Amino acid sequence: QIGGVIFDLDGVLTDTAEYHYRGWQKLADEEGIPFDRQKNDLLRGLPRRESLLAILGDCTVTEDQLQEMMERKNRYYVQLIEEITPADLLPGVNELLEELQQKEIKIAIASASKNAQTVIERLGIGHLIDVICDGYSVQRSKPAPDLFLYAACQLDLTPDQCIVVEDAASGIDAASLAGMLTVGLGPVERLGKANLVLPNLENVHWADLIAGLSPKAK
Ligand code: G16
Ligand code: MG
Repeated sequence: QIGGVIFDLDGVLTDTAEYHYRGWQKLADEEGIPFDRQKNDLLRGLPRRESLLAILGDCTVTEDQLQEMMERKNRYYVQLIEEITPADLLPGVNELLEELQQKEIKIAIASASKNAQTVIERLGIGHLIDVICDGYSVQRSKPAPDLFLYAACQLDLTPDQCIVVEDAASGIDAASLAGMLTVGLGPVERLGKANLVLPNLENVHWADLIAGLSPKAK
């Protein structure tokens, strides 16, 4: 019996993936490091430090330089997310969250981001969320299962009672390792490992998730 849905934030409830991209692009341009949207797609769901290390590739930098660059990118990002309003919720999100609440299905956010609280406040969905797990909640980030296991624990559910909705391959890996059912949002090439792949949450209802995940979910 499914009792909760755990949502990733960036790329699932809102398109902050675009703001992360712009932040990294600005930093990469300033540092003269080649970077583009295609490379950015490989960073989806990765925490800040891992993202920067991937962008730097073979360039060696000191720990101080690394810290400075992470802070700089975060300043750009924090500035961009100041503009977020409820209009930035992706299509279908508000409707699905309200339906889940009505049906007494618990709702958690499990985001790698340290800015998740701010983004949720600006989106105006705080009242619909039971638990927020973010970049401060656990040590090991996705693809480790830790954040999702932590979220299930906070919801007072076992992993097999949870559905995870993710836009990143690393997030699907993490949720599978946690023993949860997975819904991937985006192209099959990226999310082929998910139990159910959908383009986005537009017109997606609770019954669609359950039907799409059956016979695994009841
Ligand atoms: C998100 C994004 C990543 C970002 C990470 C860390 O995770 O998808 O691109 O690098 O958070 O964000 P911050 O620098 O704000 O701590 P998720 O799990 O919500 O997709
Ligand atoms: Mg994401």
